Amino acid sequence: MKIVRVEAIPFGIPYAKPLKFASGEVHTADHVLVRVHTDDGLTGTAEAPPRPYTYGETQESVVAVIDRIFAPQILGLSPLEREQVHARLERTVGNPAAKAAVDMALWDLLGQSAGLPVNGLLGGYTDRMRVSHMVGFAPAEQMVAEAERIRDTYGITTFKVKVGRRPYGDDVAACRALRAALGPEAELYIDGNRGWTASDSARALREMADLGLTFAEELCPADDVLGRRWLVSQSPVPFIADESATRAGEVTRELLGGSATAISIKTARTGFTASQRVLHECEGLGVEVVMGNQIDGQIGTLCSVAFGAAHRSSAGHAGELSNFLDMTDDLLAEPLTITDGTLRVREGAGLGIEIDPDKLARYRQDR
Ligand code: MUC
Ligand code: MG
Repeated sequence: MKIVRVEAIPFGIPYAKPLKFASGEVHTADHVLVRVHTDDGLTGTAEAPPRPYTYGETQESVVAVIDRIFAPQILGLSPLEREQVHARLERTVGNPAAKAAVDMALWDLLGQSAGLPVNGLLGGYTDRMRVSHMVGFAPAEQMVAEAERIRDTYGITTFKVKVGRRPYGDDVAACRALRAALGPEAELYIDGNRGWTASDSARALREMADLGLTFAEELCPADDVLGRRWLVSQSPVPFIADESATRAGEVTRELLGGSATAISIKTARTGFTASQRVLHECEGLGVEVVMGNQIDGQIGTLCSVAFGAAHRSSAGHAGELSNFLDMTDDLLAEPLTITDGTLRVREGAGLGIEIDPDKLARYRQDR
């Protein structure tokens, strides 16, 4: 089985409800569909969601790096030679979403070729995850209305609340309103996307001490090294590194340096191969992980749940798997459904991704 062709297809699907957070906002899913074809007629599929404000990638840069650098480097290799593939991709720094999509498409091929689900190949711990929904910036009453709608419609009871606005009091008020409306049974945690200073963050955490938050994520920049350590040392809950710990080496640096005490794993940026490295590192160090969301579409979400459900430690917390609900449409022939607050892995060989050709024709931007 040899790789004979790699496609990087840009597509754009508008959001019905844009997501706003401290480091940016998303109005259209300007993603890239990645397809890796083999000489025995199989096609592995994944999706790259570029996040310029987090990693510097754009839709154009993802297409360019795959077309011009990655595809020529891996043509002729077998999907079984993943370490070779990664050695070649790693000659280029950065470009995490592009690399991750290639990696996941190769795992999809492995699964299809073996007639086995990727979830099982990765670990097969369970076939489903509880879902955590991300609530973006809006006036407090709109954030509450959204959380209640998501709870009532999909049975989701875990919410990651975007904070990091200034003045921070708006965010504290929104978290307080969410706790009051959702009651003690809801699980709430916060993500600042580096919007606050360390002192803002410490004050906000003290003011929210009675809200029973389970985690705090990236409240201030990790580059404010001493301020961040000072904050993490006094955080009453595990402090999640997301965009500051995107690779195994960065995870080591942030954890051992005292800048984080938990890790967000996003298959959109570390695929399956490097996500497993990060996950095993966290298990070895005794640090909790949460499956994060790079504002993935349904293809990316299917990848994320396949990985998250495959391992005991990543299946332990609700995974962020619901951003696709805010999109007006998607590319999957059979859309994902969240029921009783749970998303299931798709059955069948590989990742179970089947693209609707009419939808792809409608949303692709290269023709
Ligand atoms: C998150 O957890 O930060 C926002 C930007 C991004 O890359 O991911 C999202 C969610
Ligand atoms: Mg985050």
